Amino acid sequence: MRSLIIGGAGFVGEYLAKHLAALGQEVFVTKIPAQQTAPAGTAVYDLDILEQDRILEVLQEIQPDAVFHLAAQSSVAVSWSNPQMTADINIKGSINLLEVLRRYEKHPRVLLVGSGEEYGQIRLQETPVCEENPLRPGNLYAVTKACQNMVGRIYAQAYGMDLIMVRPFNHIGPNQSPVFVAADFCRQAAQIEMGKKEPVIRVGNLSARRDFTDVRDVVRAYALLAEKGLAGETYNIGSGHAVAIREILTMILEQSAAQIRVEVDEKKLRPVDVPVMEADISKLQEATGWEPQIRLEQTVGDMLEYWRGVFR
Ligand code: A2R
Repeated sequence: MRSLIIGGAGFVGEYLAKHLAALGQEVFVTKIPAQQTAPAGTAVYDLDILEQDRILEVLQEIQPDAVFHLAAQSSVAVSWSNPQMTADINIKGSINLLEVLRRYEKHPRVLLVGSGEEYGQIRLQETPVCEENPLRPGNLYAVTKACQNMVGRIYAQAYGMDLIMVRPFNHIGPNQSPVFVAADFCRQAAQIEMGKKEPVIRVGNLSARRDFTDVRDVVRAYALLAEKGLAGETYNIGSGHAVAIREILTMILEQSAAQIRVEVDEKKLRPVDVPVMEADISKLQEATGWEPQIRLEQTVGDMLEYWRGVFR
């Protein structure tokens, strides 16, 4: 089995590459030419998904049985500051990939990675949210991922392509960029422990409830869906239980040796926010039998340890 991870040098790509390799698969990853590092022990190809010709070259060289499309501008915050780039990479890039795959003589299974953010303004009575819920995206990043999902569905229907769409909710773990909330808090806590920062964690909206899953559980779901998912279908991936951001912060404070104060930073409050995002994961579970295995406390502990290593 030959698996290609497009956007494989990012946070999730590294975990997915490791997991697929552990399953005995041959793993190939792409990174954008400007990126310096990529997962160790895998074959690495340079690819900017805005270049269609290069996508075809890479496919022809690798001849994958499965393609995992992770390449994206993945930050909500950056989508506010740079909407054009976000739309180019997340929409145009995905259409480039699908167009090349449509004309490619082989028919690998393709997994398009979207986001739980696609649901946007979820009403309380719609929680936990299922795949058929209306999409009311509340930011540009979410719009691009909702668009990718709709485009994927069209390509699967119109051309009979073997595509699966996933909507992962918040996934966290060691090595995640601190533009994401849990990584940001852990980074600040580790800096404080090492005496490299005043003992204050600056936070945004702590009451928002989100569905957090360990990235190592998420990539297991990707691999299972690539094997067992139905073409043209969309699957939520999450723990199925929302927790308040405040609870994540409490777990961090409990596991940290330092005495830390918490202060609200106006700049960390997002222009649009949604009170509760919680995934209905019954479709994923029925298709694959997947269950999350890593407890949130464990994930937070591993993230803290990762950031201690960075500042040590
Ligand atoms: O932005 P960079 O330099 O870290 O590169 C990212 C890469 N990427 C691209 N790859 C090919 N062509 C492009 N034009 C392009 N622009 C960016 O995609 C990065 O290495 C990768 C995405 O990884 P992360 O930003 O670390 O996201 P993460 O957390 O691994 O999420 C993977 C997927 C994304 O589709 C998210 O939107 C979704 O899961 O939640």
